[in-house]
Amino acid sequence: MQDPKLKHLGKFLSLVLRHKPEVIGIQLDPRGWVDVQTLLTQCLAHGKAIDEATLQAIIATNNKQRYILSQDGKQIRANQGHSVPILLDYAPETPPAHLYHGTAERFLDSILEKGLLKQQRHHVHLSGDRETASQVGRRHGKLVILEINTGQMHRDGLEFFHTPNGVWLTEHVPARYIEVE
Ligand code: HQG
Repeated sequence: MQDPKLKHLGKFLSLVLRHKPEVIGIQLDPRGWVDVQTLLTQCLAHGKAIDEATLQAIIATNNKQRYILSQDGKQIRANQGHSVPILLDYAPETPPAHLYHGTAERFLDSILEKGLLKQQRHHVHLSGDRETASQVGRRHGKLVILEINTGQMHRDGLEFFHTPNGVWLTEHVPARYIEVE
């Protein structure tokens, strides 16, 4: 169970590293990295005191490993989930035969018509197992799990990326690859 204070600060980091860096006056580089010292200084200047040990604890205990440090430890970025335009430099990977997407029942008609769209994010997010997909889908309402024929998508030339925290990303899932469970 994550410490509530760390959870709260983790959400704040998500806001600035994925969506609104400007709220603390920072800029992400083209690949989403920001200097750790700049981040901590600017957090403090905007009323969120985070020291280095706390930052390490947030990174280590975050339930979805949302953040990652550069190899030299001087920079940090979010693994995925951005709404600001950045280039995630993950290499394309071969997905398993099937991946899963949890969503709300009310989206189903539209999804079966238009396929899965990335909406505000950079990619459509897919999960390796039904349990994770359920957690993602329940956030939106009455749960529906979709099984995606990712093996066929890949054979048809569509690209997949796998983030260090285990999320599969793709540009769009056309409706013909989607099966409702
Ligand atoms: C739906 C969390 C209507 C889609 C999670 C989803 C995940 C459509 C919603 C990550 C549609 C977008 C991403 C269509 C897709 N018509 N609705 N054609 N195509 N949708 O939150 O996948 O906490 O942007 O099914 O763990 O729910 O941020 O995407 O319900 O990994 O780290 O549009 O967010 O991670 O919702 O979640 P989201 P998501 P973090």
